[in-house]
Amino acid sequence: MRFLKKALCVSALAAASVVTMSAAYAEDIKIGFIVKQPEEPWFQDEWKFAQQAADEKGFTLVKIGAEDGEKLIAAIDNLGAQGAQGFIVCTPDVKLGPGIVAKAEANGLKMMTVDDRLVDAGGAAIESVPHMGISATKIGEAVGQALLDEAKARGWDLAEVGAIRVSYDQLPTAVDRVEGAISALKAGGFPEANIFDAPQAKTDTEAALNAATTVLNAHPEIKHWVAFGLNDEAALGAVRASESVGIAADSMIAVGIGGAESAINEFKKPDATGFVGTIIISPKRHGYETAMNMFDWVANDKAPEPLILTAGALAKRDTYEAVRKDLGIE
Ligand code: FCA
Repeated sequence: MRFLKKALCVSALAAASVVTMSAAYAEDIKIGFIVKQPEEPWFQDEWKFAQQAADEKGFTLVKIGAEDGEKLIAAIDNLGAQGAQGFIVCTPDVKLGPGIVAKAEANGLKMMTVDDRLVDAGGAAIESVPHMGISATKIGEAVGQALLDEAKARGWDLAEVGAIRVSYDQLPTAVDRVEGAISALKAGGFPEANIFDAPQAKTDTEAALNAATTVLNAHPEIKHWVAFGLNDEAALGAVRASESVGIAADSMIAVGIGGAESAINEFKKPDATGFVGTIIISPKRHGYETAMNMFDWVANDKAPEPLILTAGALAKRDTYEAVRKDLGIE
């Protein structure tokens, strides 16, 4: 009996210390969330939702903006020096893939990628790094379909319509998105000869504006325009370009991808612009879920799924609030 009592006592003590240990352990966990364009609303939202995961679980989230390769490498070393256990990254350049993998390993950090997937020297996706991205081709197709539907609703003759492909071809997900849009346009009878490439130097609105302006100036013969690119900023850049050369909103149809503040601000304008819609994707899944997955990996040794591709939903001026609510991203 005395032995049993003692055993019970010991196991109660052990249970108590397990509880305190796991609480202390969550506090000791530090996870980095590195993004390539911290000023872009999409990335701000990812951080916001990742922070929700950190608050819920009690770990520390270190948010770092790394606009180029040098900053990214320094950020990884910095996380290592701070005693972090892992990080999630949307890299400024996917071709840095092997170097990033080596850096993470050298610092003993677990790594997951979000949005943009790392590629190896041959351009193939590095499959050993768990990744969450969007279903780029499908989402691109939805963009193309939305453009066609709106052109049809406006009664346009597709022979008189030009398409601006705002492109950033060094990024595979960007290629998949615009090619998805083009395949839907072509399937709907859009003339291939009327699709013009507008390569942007960066993935922001200003770079897209510059790229689209060149196309618009080169084709004064075109009556109406549609535009698309990898994100809302690309589509908005094309809209700003059309405005600057004097094309009326009823002769421009652009559909973006994202649905964060860049798109919302546009929908809130009192008069409709050429930015007709966006495919809303989920910063909650990309921020909260990746952070939770990394936490589980560090705390419970549960490795994340190797590849998760998330879906999107079309939203317009009059539907975006409801669509965001449905996606849980108010
Ligand atoms: C890429 C783009 C971002 C966003 C994200 C999901 O990183 O640059 O704007 O669309 O994919």
